[in-house]
Amino acid sequence: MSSFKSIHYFIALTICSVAVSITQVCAQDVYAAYRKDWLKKAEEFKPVLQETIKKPIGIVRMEKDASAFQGWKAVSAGGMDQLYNSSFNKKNSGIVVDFGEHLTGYCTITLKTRRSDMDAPLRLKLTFGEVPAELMTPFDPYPGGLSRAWLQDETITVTVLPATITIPRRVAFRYLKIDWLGSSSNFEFGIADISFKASTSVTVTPSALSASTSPVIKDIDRVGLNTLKECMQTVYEDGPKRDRRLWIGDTYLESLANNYSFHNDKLTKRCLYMLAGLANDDGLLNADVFEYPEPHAQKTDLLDYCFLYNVALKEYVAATGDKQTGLDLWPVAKKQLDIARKYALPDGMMDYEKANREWWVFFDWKDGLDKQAPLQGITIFTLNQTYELAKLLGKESEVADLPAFAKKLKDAAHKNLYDKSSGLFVSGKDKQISYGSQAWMILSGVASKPEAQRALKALPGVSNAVKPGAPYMYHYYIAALIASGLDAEAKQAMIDYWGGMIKKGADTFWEVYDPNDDFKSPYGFFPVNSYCHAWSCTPVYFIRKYPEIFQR
Ligand code: RAM
Repeated sequence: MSSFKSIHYFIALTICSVAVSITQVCAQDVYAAYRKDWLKKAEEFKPVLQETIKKPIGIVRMEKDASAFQGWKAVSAGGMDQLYNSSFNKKNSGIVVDFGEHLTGYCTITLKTRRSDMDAPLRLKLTFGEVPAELMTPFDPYPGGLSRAWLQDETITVTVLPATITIPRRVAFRYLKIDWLGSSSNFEFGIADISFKASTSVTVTPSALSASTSPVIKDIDRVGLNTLKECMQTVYEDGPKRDRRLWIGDTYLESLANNYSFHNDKLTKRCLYMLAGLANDDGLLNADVFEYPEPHAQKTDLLDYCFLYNVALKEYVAATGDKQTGLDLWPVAKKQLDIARKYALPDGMMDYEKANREWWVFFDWKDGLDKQAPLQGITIFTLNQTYELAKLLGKESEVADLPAFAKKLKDAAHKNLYDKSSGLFVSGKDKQISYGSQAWMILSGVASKPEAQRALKALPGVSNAVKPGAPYMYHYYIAALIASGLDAEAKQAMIDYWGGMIKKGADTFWEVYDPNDDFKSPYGFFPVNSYCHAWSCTPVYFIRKYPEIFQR
């Protein structure tokens, strides 16, 4: 080989091997060095569940009532003796037992022979419901979009009495309906006892609110605490009935409320490490993860939740001073910024169309919501919050471009999305006006304080303004009212919305709530909605963080 040729050969080989290693780098797991340690830490901080044995408080009769939530209400109909002292058969099939509060855990039922000999198996159906209508609406034929098996009806067949049976499935409920499905007419049996092992990882009783707090705010706080307590299991679950898993958006709001109530910092830490440990190889996060059989991610690319991880981490470090966790997880926060960099156009607007094609851009369960302005807002908010996190960790130099980057997006938003004549922010081609757009334009600081006040005051008068579909979006609306200094309006909005759920009988707050549509469901069937839902607990955060607004 001539020396000329051999140089060529060498160059070609080098290019080739560089190319190979670039491909390898690209395909490599960016967190390879940390992942194991993160998951180990998540495991270390797994809380021990607090278990309490609960008993039903009585029998209720479900009555149809057009003015009740979803058309059904529970009316007290006697003590448990009524059930325990009689035979169970076709005649009392469908009896409903009330535990008096929302519980999460395992149900045990004891059955005994009351007359003669059991000469055939008996079969019962137990249906656990969070709200009355859930028990009174036939589940089949099932019209819902999610698995039918989320609905909590369990059939048991018993061949020998006496028997004490624990339903293997964990349930979340307040009411239990017992249906008789079959038994021999040659004998009689009865229900001798029902008990429930309730679990939560909450160990603390939060401080009482100030004596001057109005009864309605006290009620909202109490129901919010119950909601949060039920969702705090070995992770921050989104809902103990459904989906029973760790979602970033829910975790963010739960951890905010936790900071002002149950102070279970280790649970927050566990969840942050677990989400990091289960991120994709490119470093971007999955929106939700499962704990069992071992922690693993559900592959879900939900853009807004990747951003909110950074905010949750910042809030955690700010609340606890735990810099070590912040430093461990800083690479994850830094990495999520890639999303902002990828979709920011030269003019400072986020490429919403492209982002929306490539990601699930969520923000709310609300059909027709235009998400251009919310996306622009949450991006700026995330850049600002991540910079705050960097400051807490002494890492500003690694993200020195953030303030200028955020300003560019902010100026572009003001230029393109603010309608000076109406004083409102618009979103998308049709210039949609929504609560979500105003909220995110305010939380991002795009709106000045006077502009924010003007927009929020004008909003209720805009007849076609798109309203929040779920308490999740309502959180950001309340946060925007507070950020704008509209304290009285924030308090009133909370009373109207969360207080509205209480008026309709809520003992835990719901996943979706539309004051004008009790049957609203993102899943095509309202019984599969979650009626104890994490993202609905945030009044706890507002009430306790801002006593001057809510406790006076
Ligand atoms: C619901 C989940 C969860 C939420 C996602 C986006 O289905 O229950 O609360 O984070 O949607």
